[in-house]
Order: sequence, then C-alpha cells, then structure tokens
Amino acid sequence: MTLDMFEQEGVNAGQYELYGQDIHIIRGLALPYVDGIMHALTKQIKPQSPLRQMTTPSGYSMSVAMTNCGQRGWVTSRSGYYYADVDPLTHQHWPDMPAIFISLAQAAANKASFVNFKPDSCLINEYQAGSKMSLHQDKDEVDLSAPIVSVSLGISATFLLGGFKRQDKTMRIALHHGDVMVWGRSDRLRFHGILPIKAAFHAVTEDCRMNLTFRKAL
Ligand code: MD3
Ligand code: FE
Repeated sequence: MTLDMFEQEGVNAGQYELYGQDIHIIRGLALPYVDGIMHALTKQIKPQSPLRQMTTPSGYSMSVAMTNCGQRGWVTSRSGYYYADVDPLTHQHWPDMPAIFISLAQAAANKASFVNFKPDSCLINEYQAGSKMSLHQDKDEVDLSAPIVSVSLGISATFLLGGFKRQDKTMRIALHHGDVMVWGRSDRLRFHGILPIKAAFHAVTEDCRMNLTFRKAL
C-alpha cells in the first residue's frame, strides 16, 4: 500500500500543466464523470467485449488487459497491430462509445484548445500490480493532427515521457485517479510508457488502474 499516492489524489484537482509544446494535463478533470464511466464499463462494455491480454507480433502476452469501444478498436496479435472494426474475440462490433465518454473527451480537448475533437475509438487498458507499458509511439492512427485524450482511473501510476527517439532521455510524471492528458500534434509521436504499477487499493477500481485513451483512428 502506498499512502503517499492516496494523498495526491484530487489534491490538485483543476490544476493545468503543460509539457513540451502540446502535452496538457488537467488534474482531476474526470472526477465528476467517474460514476458514469464505471457504470458503463461494468454494465455495458466489459460484458460485451471483455478485457483480454493480447499477444504482440513477437509473441509476448501483454501485461495490460485491453478492450475497446467505439467504431474501431486497437488490437495486437501475432499478425501485427492495427485498428479493427470487429472485436476478434467476439466477432461482433465493439460496444458503442457511451455519451459520457464522448462528453469527457470533448471537454478535455476543448480545455487544451482543440476544437471539434470527435473520437471514434476508445482503448481501455487495465493494469494489475506489476503491469507496465514499455516505451512506444502511437502511430497507427490515420490522422495524426487529431489529439489523443487519456483518462487515468484508480491506483496511481508513473508515466514516462520520452522524446522522438527511443533512446532519448525520459521524465517521470505521476498520474492519479481522475487526471486527464491531452496530446497534440507536435508531441503526438513522442515515446511514452508506464512503469510497473505498485500494488495498492483504490475505492473505485480496487486493485487495478484503468486508463482510457480516446483517438480518432479513421
Ligand atoms: C502520448 N497508454 O494506450 S496514456 C496507450 O496509461 C498508452 O495506459 C498509457 O500509452 C496508459 O497507447 C499512457 C497517455 C498517452 C496516451 C496516448 C498517447 C500518451 C500518449 C499518444 C501519443 C503520445
Ligand atoms: Fe501509447
């Protein structure tokens, strides 16, 4: 249990931080949406398209469990990673993107002065203790001028913000329950990752961290 992280949550709610040219963090922006988000995840999205650990092209099982909602979903398998219209697990379309998800993503984009952001894909990541996401770039989206909006829920994480080359120096940013990040064009292709999650308990998500990333994939 890491009490230092609990004490951070919500303390800086409303605080706005800018990194680089176009990486915006709005602390606690998602807090008023949390009940609605958790309801949609539990009652609608997870029953229809369950979280699953996907396989990378090199054959490793990801430590993060994933699912999607919206018109398209990001998937990885032995054959590569790509956006899919159909969930490869259920062979059905992904669950609809709940209206409250779209409202939050648009509110965040507007705060970072991106107008008319219309996400068509939301990747849902679930981290258990020990789960991590290695440094990577997000470059499978067709329109790199659209921002990506990410929402952190549950136990805290250390985010790694890198440069444009894998070997560039990284900085660490703590992300807490309710924090929202918006990534814009000039920083869209930065390397980034999540350090292994430390075991903790959060009243909303219990033993895990959830992250939603809203994208315009089409
Ligand atoms: C920077 N997720 O799903 S969110 C991912 O916390 C991913 O689950 C992390 O990286 C997570 O691809 C980090 C912050 C984030 C999301 C998308 C980005 C940062 C980004 C896209 C481009 C650059
Ligand atoms: Fe990413």
